[in-house]
Amino acid sequence: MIEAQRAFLSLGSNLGDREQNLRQALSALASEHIEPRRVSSCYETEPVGYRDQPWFLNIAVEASTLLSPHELLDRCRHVESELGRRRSFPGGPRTVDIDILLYGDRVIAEESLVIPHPRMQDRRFVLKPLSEIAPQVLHPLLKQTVQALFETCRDSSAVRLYPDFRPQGSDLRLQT
Ligand code: PH2
Ligand code: MG
Ligand code: MG
Repeated sequence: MIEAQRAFLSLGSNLGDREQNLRQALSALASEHIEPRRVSSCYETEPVGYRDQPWFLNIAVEASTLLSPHELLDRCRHVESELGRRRSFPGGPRTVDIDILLYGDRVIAEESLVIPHPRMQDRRFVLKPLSEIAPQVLHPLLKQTVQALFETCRDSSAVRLYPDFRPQGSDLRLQT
């Protein structure tokens, strides 16, 4: 058994009941070996990449986990498929997408898993919520804080606060 690690996840949904999908993903992730610690505010975000699809809801989550990076990835994939995700095409619409952004200060570059998430620094829909819960956390490759990455990010896609989102166990929610 390994020591508990702090991981940051990005969750997104743009199909069906987006709020409910995020809430269900959060409670499905919470388990013996994954303890969500903080959840960012929720943001309604313009699709980045493939643009002809509905807007997303996105949140960032800090979790304490006893799982290895690969076990955590398996768990995320499992929750995605439990919630009915069918892969249409890469970057296309999804009921829920769960990405590992950071796992402690680990750097992993394998075919099946890349950590830190290779595009996190290019995406406002990731950095805005993440900067709320982890502004001072250092990106282990870029050696910059999340706050600095957010401030210098050149993505200009829209990211708007979606104020009504309340995860269950809303004590997790950041009080702002
Ligand atoms: N996820 C993608 C591609 N584009 N755009 C937004 N706004 N939010 C997402 O979560 C998102 C995206 C691939 O996973
Ligand atoms: Mg993704
Ligand atoms: Mg994904």
